[in-house]
Amino acid sequence: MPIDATLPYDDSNIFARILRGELPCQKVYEDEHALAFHDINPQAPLHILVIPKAAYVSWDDFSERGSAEEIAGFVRAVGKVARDQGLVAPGYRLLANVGFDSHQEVPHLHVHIFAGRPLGPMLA
Ligand code: DGP
Repeated sequence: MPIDATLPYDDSNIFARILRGELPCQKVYEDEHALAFHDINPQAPLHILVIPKAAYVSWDDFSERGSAEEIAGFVRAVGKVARDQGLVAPGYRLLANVGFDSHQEVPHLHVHIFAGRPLGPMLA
């Protein structure tokens, strides 16, 4: 079910539980600001999720409340994951869903990295 991104952060969400170590993930990268892991339901040959360690519902929440250090750290982590996976030359796609119409399902900000095949033109 898509979520309402205007609601307050709910720390029972699945990514909060992964961050607390209560649920497993296939970790790709971790630093003080971000955790990256494989999506459980991949939509491309490589489908990684990058999430901030701090509690933000969505890109909207993060861009409004996140500190400059958190935002810079998170953006750098997304870029590093893609570089470390060798994705810059072949190319990759980033996506962050926000709220109901985008079909955001997990109410903790996540950036999708899709790669591993030609992804075609962007579909709205
Ligand atoms: P979105 O629709 O943008 O909220 O995408 C949520 C993504 O999260 C979706 O591609 C599937 C993935 N996902 C949901 N639950 C889990 C989980 O428990 N583990 C992992 N690794 N991914 C999950």
